[in-house]
Amino acid sequence: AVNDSEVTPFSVPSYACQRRSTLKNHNAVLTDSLSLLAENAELSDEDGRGVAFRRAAAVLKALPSAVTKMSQLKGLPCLGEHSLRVIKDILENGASSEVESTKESERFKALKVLTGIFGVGSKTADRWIREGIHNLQQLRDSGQTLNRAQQAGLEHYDDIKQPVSLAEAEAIRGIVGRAVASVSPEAQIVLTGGFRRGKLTGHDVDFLITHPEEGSEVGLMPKLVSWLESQGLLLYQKTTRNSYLEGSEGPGRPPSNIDRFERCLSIFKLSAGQTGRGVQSEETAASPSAAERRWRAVRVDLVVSPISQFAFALLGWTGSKLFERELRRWAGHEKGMSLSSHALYDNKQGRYIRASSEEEIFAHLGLEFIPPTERNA
Ligand code: TTP
Ligand code: MN
Ligand code: MN
Ligand code: MN
Repeated sequence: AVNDSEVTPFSVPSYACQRRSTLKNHNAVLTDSLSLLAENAELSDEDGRGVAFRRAAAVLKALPSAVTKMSQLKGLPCLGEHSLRVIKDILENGASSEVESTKESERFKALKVLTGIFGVGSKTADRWIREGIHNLQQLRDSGQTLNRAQQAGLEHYDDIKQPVSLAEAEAIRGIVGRAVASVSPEAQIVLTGGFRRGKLTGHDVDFLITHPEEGSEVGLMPKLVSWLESQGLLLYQKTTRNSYLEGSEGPGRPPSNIDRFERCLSIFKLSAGQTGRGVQSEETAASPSAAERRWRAVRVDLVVSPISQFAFALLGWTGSKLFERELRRWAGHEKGMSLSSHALYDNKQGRYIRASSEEEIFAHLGLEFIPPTERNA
């Protein structure tokens, strides 16, 4: 047996954007538990606690082997007292009592179900729970007024909670590609989000669209959406126009974290024939089987960026969410810069720093380039 003094402690840099985080995870039991506590904190509007658990999980994801002893964690960053207690519980008892009781709590289960409806956030879910609504049937029976997004979300709940496969993402890539080509032949489209990071499934499919000639991207989104609608491909869509040059942001002002691109949050109607391997929705009492319907609903996000901001938009929409958060924290705390999905701003020099590739942005931030497949923090 190896005694404690022979256990080599792991070493990990403190910002997730300094690390290579692949999809390989040697500590899934620990990181699933910490992620569940993060999710519970986020759903309870405790974002600070949520981030702390996310950072702790990300450190464990980056380790080259499974943690077996608490002594191996000595000196690791981002592991707070609370996370360490959870880890210790799991290593010593096989499970964390806090994680198990959270998982079983009626409140957590209700928050998960209700926020699983597209268009429903934690505040709305919390209000409904206080009114005694804990599940979809109670929501349907309650007579609550639902907005258009929530109505679509409830209607397509079973499809949307079903993970999107890579084959389905590629099928949608083909459809959106044809749509873009027909409304703006020179425009370019890139798959972003989790699929760009090499994930084999996702909760949605994310696309970034740009045009090589600055300004020619203006008006592209409405044309694209009209084309898709005319083909009967959209079950729901809501387009938000570009507001980057309005309000507090725009040239001469440091960028905020919120991005203001023209975007379209949508639900696609994907036909079975379009993926070549049939729809993957499960048969339920509430909705007809996939075989009867021959299509499924898939969440799709479309974003249009001017070419001058494309590298920032690509970096910002590739994720993971924690990786993005850590990049901005690094920029602000270590470099005196503000990074957004639009720009990089040097606070001391009071000027924007141009970049036309992700590699240039990492270089300006003094970071080693991390490719998309290693941004799975
Ligand atoms: P998501 O699609 O939410 O996440 P994901 O693609 O990493 O994971 P999943 O497979 O579950 O879909 O977001 C993708 C990226 O887009 C994420 O890095 C953050 C960015 N993003 C914004 O910049 N602004 C937004 O309003 C949202 C929702 C996402
Ligand atoms: Mn690993
Ligand atoms: Mn996504
Ligand atoms: Mn998305």
